[in-house]
Amino acid sequence: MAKARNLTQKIIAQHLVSGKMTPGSEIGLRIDQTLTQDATGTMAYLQFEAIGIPRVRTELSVSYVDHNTLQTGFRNPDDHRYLRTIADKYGIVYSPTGTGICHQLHLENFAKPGKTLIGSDSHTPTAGGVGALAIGAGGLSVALAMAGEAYMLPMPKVVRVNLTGELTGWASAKDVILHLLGLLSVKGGVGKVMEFAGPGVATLTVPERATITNMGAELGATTSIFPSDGQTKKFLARMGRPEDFIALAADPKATYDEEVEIDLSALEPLAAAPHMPDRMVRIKDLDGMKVDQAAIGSCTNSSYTDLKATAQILKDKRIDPSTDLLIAPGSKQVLKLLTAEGLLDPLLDAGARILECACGPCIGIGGSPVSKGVCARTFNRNFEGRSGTQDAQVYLVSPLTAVNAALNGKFTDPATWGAPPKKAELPKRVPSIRQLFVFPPKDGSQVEILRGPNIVALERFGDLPRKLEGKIALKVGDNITTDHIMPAGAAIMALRSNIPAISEHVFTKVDPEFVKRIRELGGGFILGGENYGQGSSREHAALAPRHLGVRAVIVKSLARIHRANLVNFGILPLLLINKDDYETLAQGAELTIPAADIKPGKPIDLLVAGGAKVTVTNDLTAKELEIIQSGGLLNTVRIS
Ligand code: MIC
Ligand code: SF4
Repeated sequence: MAKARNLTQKIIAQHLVSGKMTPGSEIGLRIDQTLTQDATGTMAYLQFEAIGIPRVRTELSVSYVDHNTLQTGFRNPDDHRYLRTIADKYGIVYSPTGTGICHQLHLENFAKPGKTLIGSDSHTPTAGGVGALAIGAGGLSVALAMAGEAYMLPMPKVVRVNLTGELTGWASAKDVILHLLGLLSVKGGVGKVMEFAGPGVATLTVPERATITNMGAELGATTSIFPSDGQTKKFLARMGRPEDFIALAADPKATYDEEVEIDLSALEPLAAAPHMPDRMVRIKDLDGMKVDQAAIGSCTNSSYTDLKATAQILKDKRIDPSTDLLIAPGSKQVLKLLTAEGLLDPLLDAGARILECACGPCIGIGGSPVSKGVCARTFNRNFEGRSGTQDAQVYLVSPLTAVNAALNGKFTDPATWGAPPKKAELPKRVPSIRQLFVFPPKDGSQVEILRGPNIVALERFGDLPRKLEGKIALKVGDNITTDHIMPAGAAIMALRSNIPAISEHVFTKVDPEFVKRIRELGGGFILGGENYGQGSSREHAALAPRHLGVRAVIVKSLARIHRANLVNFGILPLLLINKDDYETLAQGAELTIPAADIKPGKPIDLLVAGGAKVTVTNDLTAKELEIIQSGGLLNTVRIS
């Protein structure tokens, strides 16, 4: 009899092209679908072009434009035009600027149970809400998947998150994932898939599940997934694609590597306090704290059901005049539904600002709060400065909490909020926005790719020298995010297609002298703590340091996507064995790394000027080491 498998193992087994399904060992997965967004997409497609094949080899690839929609100046629109022409040429579906946020749109229109999806955005696991195995990755990994190559990753451990009970009162799906983040921390999911199971699953609708799988990214998890069941069937039918439904669940006797219990009935409204998504506090403990801005939107909480609940609470009310309320619907479908049901009026009449269906304030593209402003945002990240205001205090909350904060101008005890609105459900007939997508012609060979002057050709990186000599150019602490390494915001993100220009901003929020220093040093190393590189999938956080001459990062531990990006661009990820060495090593210390002697998984000594030694190891496979030695993955795969 076949071995009982959990849902994750089942989908992996169906897509396995290489490796053994033993946690930690490298596996290769066949990828059915890919997605990109504009801020990471231009680089992914430049890389796809360099690989040199005439058409994508996936079942479906979609290119969304949702991040840099501000379009001040020529850079963003030029990027978007490039993406549109690339899509036509290579057989990719194009989602024009303003149609919606990639993850919300993908869930509504394309995600399918049992399929594998990789996306050049860390919140790609949103599609796990319908039972897809959806993983965030760097742009180059996505480019390779579009070229039909397997996606390589360490076989994850599978955690059964057993849900019991049912959400009550003002508790919502956001509070489920905030609770889990409080339990496990921002590195608690590294190397793991969060698989939801148990009797509580059936009580959650697909939009609620998608809120949870989306923010599983903040656990550092490889992905999160729900079974495909009656709720999934209903959702897909309402989205006009009942044929995409298949029932999927773990085998009854399946085993898991770990288990976590969550009693949904015991949850209450929570917030992640500044500046980390795992700093869990109860809303009732924030009672009385002034809130300057509430914002509802982002790929975590911008669904129709979220905004309907918001509208119901705001009906015939006015937000506190000292508080701003920003609302960004996740897609034009959401906006059309709100319009059709007269739900925009309560939002407008209450004083809310309706923003474009895009990422917007979530990534510091507009909507920055006042100095030291306290914000109640329904987003998934509250890293310092990400809002565009360096000293803002961002609390991550549910839409229900955000709207109550906007009404009261402060956080208040949920016990004073009255009766919660009835749980919102999608209507039976949902208007389709499918006509907005641009489907590619059968033959794109004659399509001309249009590039603007800000789209700079890829750099060819040299091999790894046999010996690396240099200084620690920067020492940083634990949980350094890719927002620290390569800041976001409208001005810097406009440079995403121009590595030399964007490199001027590496680590500027952490140490404004960094770029000048590393230039003077002619390259060097970064010393970091635990979970280095958490957060965004932006490969610019590896590419731009590489451009500046960073050849190794020496850290206590690494976040998954950033680790892969370092390998992809030829930067050595070295792991400190003795964590005390982190304390002893200072910024400016001179190191010699015997690069040619590094072997997969083997400890090696680095020489510190003055005679000391520091032992490091690595978790690289032989193939990954080879990639780094060749100067990066593109050098090993490009045809042109
Ligand atoms: C984010 O939420 O940080 C982003 C912006 O969506 C990133 C991608 C990027 O940096 O372009 C992500 O989550 O991967
Ligand atoms: Fe966009 Fe924010 Fe989601 Fe990133 S987290 S994809 S910036 S909405």
